[in-house]
Amino acid sequence: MSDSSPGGRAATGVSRRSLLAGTGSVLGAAALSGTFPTARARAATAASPVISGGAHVPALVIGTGYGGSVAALRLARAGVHVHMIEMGMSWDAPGSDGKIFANTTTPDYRSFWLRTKTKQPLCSFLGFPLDKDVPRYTGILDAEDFGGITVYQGRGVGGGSLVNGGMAVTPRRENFGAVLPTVNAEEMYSTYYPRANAGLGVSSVDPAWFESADCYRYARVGRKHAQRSGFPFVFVPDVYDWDYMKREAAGTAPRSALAGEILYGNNYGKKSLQQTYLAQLRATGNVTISPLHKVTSVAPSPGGGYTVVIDQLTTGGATAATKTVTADKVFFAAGSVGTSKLLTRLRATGALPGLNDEIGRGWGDNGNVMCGRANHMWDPTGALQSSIPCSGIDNWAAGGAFAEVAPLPTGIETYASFYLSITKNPNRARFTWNAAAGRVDLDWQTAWKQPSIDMAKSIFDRINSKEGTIYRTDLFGLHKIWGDHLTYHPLGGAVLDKATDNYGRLRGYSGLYVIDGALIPGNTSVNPFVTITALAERNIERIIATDL
Ligand code: FAE
Repeated sequence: MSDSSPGGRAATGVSRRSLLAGTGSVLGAAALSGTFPTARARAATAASPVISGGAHVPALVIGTGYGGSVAALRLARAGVHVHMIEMGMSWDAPGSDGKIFANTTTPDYRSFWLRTKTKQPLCSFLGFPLDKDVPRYTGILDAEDFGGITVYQGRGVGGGSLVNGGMAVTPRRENFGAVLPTVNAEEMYSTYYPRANAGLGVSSVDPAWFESADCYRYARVGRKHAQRSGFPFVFVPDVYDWDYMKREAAGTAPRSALAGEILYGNNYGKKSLQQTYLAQLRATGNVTISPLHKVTSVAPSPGGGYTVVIDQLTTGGATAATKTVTADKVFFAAGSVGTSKLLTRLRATGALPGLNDEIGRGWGDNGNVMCGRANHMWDPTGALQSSIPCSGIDNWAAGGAFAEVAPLPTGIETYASFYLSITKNPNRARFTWNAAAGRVDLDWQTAWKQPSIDMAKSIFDRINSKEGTIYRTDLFGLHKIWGDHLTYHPLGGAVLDKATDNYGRLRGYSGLYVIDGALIPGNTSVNPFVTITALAERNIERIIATDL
């Protein structure tokens, strides 16, 4: 459908005036933010006990996301004392506005990991750039740039669970063989997926409420368009507390999903790991968590076990202290990128030379690509949009794409439908050590997203043709349809049964384990955290039974 489509013109023309006004107020409000946290908040964070230099610990877990939290909980319940090391903040104390997390429309010092300017996934609106200056701070969302891709990741106690949409999707069983070919599917679907879903507190929107809720008008429009073009529309479970969202809608509880909170944390309603696995592992009394601590080295210790070097960070990102500890067992749970970077560097620089050549390989972006569509005036998507997606379009079998019907919570009517597609992109990248620059590189090429675009088009070209609508070209820069420069779902880099054995034990070293998204070879066919959690549940059960 071309730009001269009557529907496309009408939608864009009518919405432009109101959008300009609305965008201005959003940007204006954003410009006022950016102050630093209160002394009380800083003191509360600083008061928690952290790991001491010289300590000897039975089990050290690097990272506090899904894999790390599962490992720590199960080890702690088995009676092992666990130390979790987390480079991000604890996110348990209010900031200067009395809230722990910043709003998506008003990013401030809390929003980005050590950046002086935001790098928002949607960087423009109607040609207006949305990014703004912020104080450099150890904020919650890292937009980590590699040559051909920006990888978004959560930073803090809870990892990606702090910033993600909470979409908790179990892959279709017929797709599982391609996701984790060496894992017994029967065991996963009978034991570990149910265990993960229970541990994460996964549930689905009340279908009757969905039909009438103002905040899901955008999803109902998404359903109508999908079905009119013959695509299967599916409800997608989430970890949000749906009863809480009903109270938000009724005006009886402070708003979080309905206030557009998501990318920089949810103040209420979302069950991040802080409310689930981390709450349970804290309750064991057997786990110590050290926020603002970053592991920089792991090497065999002369006396047995491993020497682990840890930098304690300031909120400005400087190293306040360097601590050296020893650990009998070390679990790499720093996320696909964090674990892969550490292992690639440690292998290349001689700290862990016995790791095999699979380290750093098999990395994929879960085929992520974003796009928006401009709807007709008679298809408004709603000024009030829940930031928690609850539905998707499943064209995986026919076209290689599963598209999440995503919100665009601007607070104004945009007449836009927005989608994050997960696609069967076959490209895989590799992390390598760049000795000259002293950093780890990733060889992903931007052009490698083309298969993802083609697969997403298998859905949206047909919908646009049926509806007489067009793609938005203003969300990812001027005249750009596809958000093909990023991923939210990094996977791989230390792939199961290649870099490790079939339970995550690193080949070449006894007592070193990978237990996060680095194990999964690049794609899960749906949003990944339920699979990361279920795989971690499977692996840690075996490790506890045989290695401890
Ligand atoms: P992760 O959760 O990333 O945890 C790793 C932790 O290790 C982090 O807290 C790091 O700060 C920390 N770390 C890294 N390096 C070090 C170091 N050297 N020393 C100490 N700590 C370190 O790993 N997935 C879904 O299934 N559904 C969704 O709706 C969804 N939405 C998303 C939206 C956004 C904006 C983003 C960024 C991601 C989203 N994801 C979603 C992806 C999901 O959050 C991600 O797959 C998992 O968080 C990965 O879990 P891991 O345990 O591998």
